[in-house]
Amino acid sequence: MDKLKHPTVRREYTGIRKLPQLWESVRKNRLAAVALGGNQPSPEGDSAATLVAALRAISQDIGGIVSVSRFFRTPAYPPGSGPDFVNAAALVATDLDASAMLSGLHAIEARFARKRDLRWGARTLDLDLVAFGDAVLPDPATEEHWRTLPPARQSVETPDRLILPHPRLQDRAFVLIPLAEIAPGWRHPVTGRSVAKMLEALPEADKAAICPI
Ligand code: PH2
Ligand code: MG
Ligand code: MG
Repeated sequence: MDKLKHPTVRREYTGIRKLPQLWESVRKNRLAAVALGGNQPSPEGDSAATLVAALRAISQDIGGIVSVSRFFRTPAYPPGSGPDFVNAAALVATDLDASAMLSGLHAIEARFARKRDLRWGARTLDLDLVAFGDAVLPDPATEEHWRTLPPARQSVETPDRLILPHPRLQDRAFVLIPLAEIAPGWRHPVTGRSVAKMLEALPEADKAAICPI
């Protein structure tokens, strides 16, 4: 396990060799935040090994990894729905547009034997596009509809297209804690709230349950 620990991951995936292209993507506002998670072994091994392999695949197929959070052990949401997850977040500089990037992430999930059957069920690898620069997709009214959807409807209604920023971003400690390590100052383009502020607003118990591995 030692070699999977954070400092190695960070060194290995900073994309140093790709710096010129990387800066071009940053300049074009093509800097995306990806939330990574898994709670079932994949052909790569345990969830931490799967996430490391997924980061390598992202850097090959999608764009340079600008930074990666530590890996965290997090209780499954909703509570009692399965084994703990390993979660992390990465900033990726890409030349793709948001929908091509999402397809690329889905293709990587498929390679790691992800089964898309249960909405909130156990999974080997989940790669969520959380933010794409300051993009609000597909339009501000639709983004607001999904972001403010009452909790009782969140478990039964699923958007059939890409909504950005991710509509549940502000609710999930398992996304915000890793993201706060690499992009604390990123602001939600509609609410104006920073990652650090969104995290502050979450219940202490949600945050206390999340530990670096
Ligand atoms: N992802 C889910 C459902 N539940 N729970 C945790 N702790 N971490 C996740 O990444 C996660 C979850 C659906 O994508
Ligand atoms: Mg998810
Ligand atoms: Mg997903």
